Amino acid sequence: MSRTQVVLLLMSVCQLSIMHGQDCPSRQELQSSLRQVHKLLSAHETSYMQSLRTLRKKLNLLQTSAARLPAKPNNVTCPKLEAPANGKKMGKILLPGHEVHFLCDPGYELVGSETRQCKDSLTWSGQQPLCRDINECSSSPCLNGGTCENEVNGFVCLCAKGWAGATCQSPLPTFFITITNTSAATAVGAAGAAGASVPPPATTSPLVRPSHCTHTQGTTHCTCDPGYTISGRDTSVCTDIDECELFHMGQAGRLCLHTCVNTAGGYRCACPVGYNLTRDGRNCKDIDECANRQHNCNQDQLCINTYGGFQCVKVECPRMRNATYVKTTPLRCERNPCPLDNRACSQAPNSVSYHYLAVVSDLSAPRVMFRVSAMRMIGDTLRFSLLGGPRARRHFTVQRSDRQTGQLMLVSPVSGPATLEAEVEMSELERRMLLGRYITKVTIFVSPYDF
Ligand SMILES: [Ca+2]
Ligand SMILES: [Ca+2]
Repeated sequence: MSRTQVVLLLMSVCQLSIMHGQDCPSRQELQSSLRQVHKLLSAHETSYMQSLRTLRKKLNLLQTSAARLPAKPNNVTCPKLEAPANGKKMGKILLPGHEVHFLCDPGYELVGSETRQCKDSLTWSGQQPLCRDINECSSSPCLNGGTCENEVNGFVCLCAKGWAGATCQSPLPTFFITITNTSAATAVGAAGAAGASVPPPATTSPLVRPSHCTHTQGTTHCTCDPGYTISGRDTSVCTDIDECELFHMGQAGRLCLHTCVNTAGGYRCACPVGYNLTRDGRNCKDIDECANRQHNCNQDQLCINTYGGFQCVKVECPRMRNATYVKTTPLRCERNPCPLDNRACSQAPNSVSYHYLAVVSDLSAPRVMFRVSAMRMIGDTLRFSLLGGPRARRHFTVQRSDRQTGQLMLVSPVSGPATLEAEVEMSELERRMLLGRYITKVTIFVSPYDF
């Protein structure tokens, strides 16, 4: 309050006294009052100046500490995470509350955390995952003394003598083993070495060779190079054994898993496009184009390895009129929260998951293809059902395997190439009230061959 204001106030007090029929204060009284007001004002002024000085000090302190702060604050993100070897990392935002997901390449299993979240403390939840090669040999798949060699996404059986087939399940005829033990390469070498001492062959065909004859005590004994035999009466000529023709028999004893090619003095097996011949020379092994980066899928697509090929798939979240979805992992979409009292939205599936399987043609059936389990249960009942009408029912059925698990069964063998689709719904209820619906869409790629 300024001095002018105080004087005006005193004058107003005098006017007010006159209005109420009282006398104005005497000059002495007025001067005494004015002195008191002066004192009061001086006290206020001192205190005011004191406050101002304190405020200025505080301001200066703040300015000094502000000058000491770094130009731009750092460390507001979690540290960068690396993708595991033989796997991928999905998610790039390193801010608190965001998640990063990890996936392993086919043939590898994830050990550690599938999902890690950036915490407010700017550290990651969980542990850095590893992609461990699945050891397919651990179940001892090679029969009859075969040796199993673990490979990425598969295994190879090196069969003991006398056995053949992917798991060494097929016996070979014993007399056959004795003639095929010498490979075509060594047979050709032997012929070259013998060429100088034997008469020239009657024909230039590599399928015909002269025999090796010895004369003792009036009898002639003729033998052939491995893979050749004397046919007809002319013992001087050996012809190639067509092993493919000779052993053209059923599954149990077949020489080659796919195609047999007869060669001079031997034979070789061949595989269709998309397969490599295995080290035993008889079986065909799928090429994993996804792992070998031999695919042409674009960045929006996932590469799914199949027997004899690969598929590029694009996972798109469902589009519905009443509900919207967001992709929470590369293979899963979750419903966004529904507005209150929007019944149509709350009855839409809570999540839709996508799974891709590759199988060979003519798998024996019935057979479990896929299991769906509830991770945690809130309600009192889980129901599993197959969606998709009669077309899906032709190949599949859904059964419960335990209280919290349903399984998709293949009911009849399917000849490839074919692509089958099935949708399994798991619904959770509490006293018959629907709590949630979870859909799993399974796509099965069936190879053109039974391998
Ligand atoms: Ca041959
Ligand atoms: Ca493949």
